[in-house]
Amino acid sequence: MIRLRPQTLVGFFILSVVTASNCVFAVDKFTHSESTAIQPLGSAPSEEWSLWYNRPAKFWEEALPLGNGRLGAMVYGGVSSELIQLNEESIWAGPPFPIAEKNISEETDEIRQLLFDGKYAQAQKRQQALMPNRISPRSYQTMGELRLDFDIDQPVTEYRRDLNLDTAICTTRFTIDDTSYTREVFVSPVDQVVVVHLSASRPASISFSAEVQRDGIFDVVTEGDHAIVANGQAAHGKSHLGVRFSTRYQVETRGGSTHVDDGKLVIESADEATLYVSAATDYNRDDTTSPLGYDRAQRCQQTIADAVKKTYETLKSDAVDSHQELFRRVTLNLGARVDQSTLARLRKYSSSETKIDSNLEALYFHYGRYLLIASSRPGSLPSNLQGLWCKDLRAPWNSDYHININIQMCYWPAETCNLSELHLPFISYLERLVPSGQQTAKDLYGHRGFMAGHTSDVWHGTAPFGNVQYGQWVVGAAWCARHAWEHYQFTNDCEFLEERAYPVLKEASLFFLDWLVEDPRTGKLVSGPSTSPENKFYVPGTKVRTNLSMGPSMDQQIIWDLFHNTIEAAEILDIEDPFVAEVKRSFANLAMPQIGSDGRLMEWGQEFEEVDPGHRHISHLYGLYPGTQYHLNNRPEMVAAARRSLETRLASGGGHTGWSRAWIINFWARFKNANRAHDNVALLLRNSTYNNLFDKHPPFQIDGNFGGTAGIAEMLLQSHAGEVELLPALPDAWPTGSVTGLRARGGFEIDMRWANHQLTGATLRSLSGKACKLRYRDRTLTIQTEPNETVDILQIAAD
Ligand code: FUC
Repeated sequence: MIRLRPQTLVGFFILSVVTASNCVFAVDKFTHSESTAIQPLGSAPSEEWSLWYNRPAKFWEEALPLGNGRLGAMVYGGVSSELIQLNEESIWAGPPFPIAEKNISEETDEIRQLLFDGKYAQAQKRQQALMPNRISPRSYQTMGELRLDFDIDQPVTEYRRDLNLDTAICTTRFTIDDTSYTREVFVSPVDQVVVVHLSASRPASISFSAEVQRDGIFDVVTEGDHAIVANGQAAHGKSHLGVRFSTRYQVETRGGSTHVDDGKLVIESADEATLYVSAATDYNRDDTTSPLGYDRAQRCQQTIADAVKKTYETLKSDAVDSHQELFRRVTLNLGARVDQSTLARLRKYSSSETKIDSNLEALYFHYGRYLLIASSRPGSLPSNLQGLWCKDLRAPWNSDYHININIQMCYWPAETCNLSELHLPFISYLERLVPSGQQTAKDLYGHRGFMAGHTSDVWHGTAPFGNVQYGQWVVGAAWCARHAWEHYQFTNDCEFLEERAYPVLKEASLFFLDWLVEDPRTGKLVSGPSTSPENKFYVPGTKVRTNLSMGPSMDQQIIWDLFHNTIEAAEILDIEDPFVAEVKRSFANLAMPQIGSDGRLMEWGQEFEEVDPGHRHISHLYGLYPGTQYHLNNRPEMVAAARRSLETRLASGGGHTGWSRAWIINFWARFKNANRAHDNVALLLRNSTYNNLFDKHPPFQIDGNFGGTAGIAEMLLQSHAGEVELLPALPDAWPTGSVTGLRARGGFEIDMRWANHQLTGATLRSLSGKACKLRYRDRTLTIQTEPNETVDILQIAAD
């Protein structure tokens, strides 16, 4: 075994560039440049739903993502050198995280009184003095970089790299002289390994060296002539010591030879080579204070030993089958494919206000489903701010679980896009937040139930902290609880409702039974002191900016939603007890958002002037989406007011972050304004999308990918208003198309075809056997169904 000096590898990629003026500056180690000339193949892969490019990625946001929910890889598709940046979902720098330092219920009552008395600035100051400090960073981190170096300096022809969304395989192919080379990378959900397979059309053509690097606490050793073992710990310098991890990189070849040299694996003249990467960590999600004590290196070795027993073809086909079982549940066609690279299409789309590439929009939709499958598998941690993919040690916002919209948005497409079991990592995570949230509720306010502030991470912190602007907000857990309810609504799984959803709804509700107070002016129950994420208003009659008030609309709508869903769940489960009676009483007396003198749905309980009318959060429209409180069938006046609010936001520059734009698509879909919804799909692609189609906050943040995907589904099918509506927001840009496999509440699966903007075919598969009320434009139809029955909707409508 050869022990390496870890530092020899650190900074290898920090290249110094000398410019003409002799200034020296560092090139980011995730910037890739090719030393060899490349001629593209220029034609598309046969699989329509592929991202493909005529050159290697130059920077990280051009690399292509792979993942199995736990292990992630970003593949650059380089020729003379290849960079594959890797992740494991539990590699997070560690605690401490903010906790509730003392019971502040008395102070909270005083702050409430100040707010009721209109003393907003004083209230904010008092609240700020009570907030624990932000402890940062303690980030989700990279697992390391695998770099392959090839002795290639000849010109290359017929180059293409692609990501096939249907197989979840990333392929780089090129030709040198008359030898064609193929490199395939995938992450197996079955065998828990990242696989890099290199082959060529001529024997003995595969020669390269492989090394592994990572900044921070990291130690690399070689083992025998064909493996690298690297151990590390997530941390920030020497503080925030977090998760320990082991990784193993092992190469197997056909023909040729392997040896190690200066910490690298060297492969010479092989016919074929396969690199396997495995990882194991000590993160214990069930008790984050007790790291797991097993032999991680041994686990890594065993995982690869098991994978190697399979032939490459079996390993690959097992991974592909597992992926396709999920990916093929939904199809969407919106128009013919343009035979140009993804980058060329994105540029063309972005360079014109009017040019629409509806096939690229469908590709974006499929990519969102792909990314959810890749970043969230049963048993995994939920998708974080970057899904699974993070090159940094200090990621933006720690790449954490922001629960004031971001993580929720990651799961918006899960049910509608028929990936219901991929919703469970989020719901399991929420269940693991409950004990921490109960402690916070008790320690901070002496309340029952559980609560969480605006953000959390794998350490399960729930206390509000930091600036009042984002920190004083206690409805995070309540918002998350709607996901458990939605999972039931789509699946009709009563066991899930009883054993998992209801307990979470109940715990979340209990907190608010104790938290809500009567507004002395109206006698209605209001939440507070609280904020409308993360917007400010002017203290009436002054230019003083503040955040804190009583009864901001989002709080009231989230609590309405929570109580409403809890009461419905109790009815289904036949629970009538003092708790349910208490929820019903509070629900009946809850203050509701009002329409302001200008016709807008008010963001706060009073008509304050907002500091930033184009703010990226559009929190007061929660009841419209993702909530279901207001819809065109029940409260058209509130929907009209919400629309005015949105129009003002947009006229003032709103929608400038990717996730905000994605949310706006969903609002327009619920307004059934198809073309406005589509305009925002176009803006998401034009302004908020990187070259690898990752969402751009900026920087990269994955929520917009998922929110955009959910928005496209919402344009095609809606089921929140007590009926299943077909093509509720079909834009002019999609005159002809088809979709299969979308899911609706009540337990239904819908396929549709349309031409010239008219529905030409529709099938309903009933999973639940319930009656289904359908709507298409102004026609409605109720169909009685049997479990697992498939019915032709248009035929029934014609009879
Ligand atoms: C929310 C947003 C920010 C960002 C952060 C991760 O708080 O206000 O824009 O997306 O989460």
